[in-house]
Amino acid sequence: METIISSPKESSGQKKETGAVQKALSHAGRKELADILRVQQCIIRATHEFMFRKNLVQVMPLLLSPITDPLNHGVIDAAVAYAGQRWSLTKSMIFHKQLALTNPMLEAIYIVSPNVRLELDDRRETGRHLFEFTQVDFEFRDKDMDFVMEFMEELVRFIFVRLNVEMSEELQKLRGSVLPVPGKFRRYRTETLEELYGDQYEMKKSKESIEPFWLINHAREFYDREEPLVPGTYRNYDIIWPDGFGEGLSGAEREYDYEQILKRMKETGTDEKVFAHYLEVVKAGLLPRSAGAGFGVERMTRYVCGLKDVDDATVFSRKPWTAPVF
Ligand code: ASN
Repeated sequence: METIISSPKESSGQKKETGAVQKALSHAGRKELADILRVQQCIIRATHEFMFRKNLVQVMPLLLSPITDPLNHGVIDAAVAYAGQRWSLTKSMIFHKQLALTNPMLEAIYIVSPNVRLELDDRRETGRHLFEFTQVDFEFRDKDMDFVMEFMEELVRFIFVRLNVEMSEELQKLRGSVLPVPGKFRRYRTETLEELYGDQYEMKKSKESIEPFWLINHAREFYDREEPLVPGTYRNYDIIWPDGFGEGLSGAEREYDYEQILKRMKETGTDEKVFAHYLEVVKAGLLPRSAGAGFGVERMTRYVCGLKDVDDATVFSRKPWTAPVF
């Protein structure tokens, strides 16, 4: 994938079409925005409280690192040159979550982090993508997918109950009602839904559902654990918001075995050289067994408020493949 490394000369961007400032100000000036942001703030407050109660330690985010999530799906890799090194802008905190857990005194952590994903033109009008967003990412040492999935269901209920109590007026205005609080989420496998609905299975199932559900088994990045008993299937899971809002969280049990990681890197076309230092940790047997997940804050806000586009949850538009002035 194309890489952009910044240099002052390249940063043009000063001449914009007329009306660009007005456009930015009217996005930031929408009358419903304050209510949306209050709801989003409540999501974050409830999340911090839940994490604290469950004993997860908060780690601060990083925006620059020699390694970041490869996300083999066609985003432009943004990087800067500094101190003789190439620093990628964070696409997710996945590797830093795993590496933080090498500290034996840390068992469970979470990070609220900005993720930069320079999506291409094809994701401009999905209503679900931003080229920069905030993720609540968490990871547990020695836990499995069932544990993480139950944890997340409890977190969703905790947040929704809190929203219904503290934000009922805002929710009434934005979505016309308080939130339905989901019970246990149903679990579906990708291959089952694909057979039933064809290749648009995720969105079709989301549209006909009235409660969030789990979608299990996605072929994707090397760090998601392959099912040892059924190679070619994966111990990973996404939450799909209902009513057509689509994916809202992704997570997995993690690979930790050196040979297996090398195999998965080859299969996913990941450059081993970039991950030399990470692989050194893995080879030494120091990468802990873990499982975790992360949810997009603006996507949760979108679902909760019933917004047409995830960009409606931003003050400063970050719609893919656009160049806002602020
Ligand atoms: N948060 C995801 C996970 O924990 C990684 C990602 O955002 N790509 O698996």
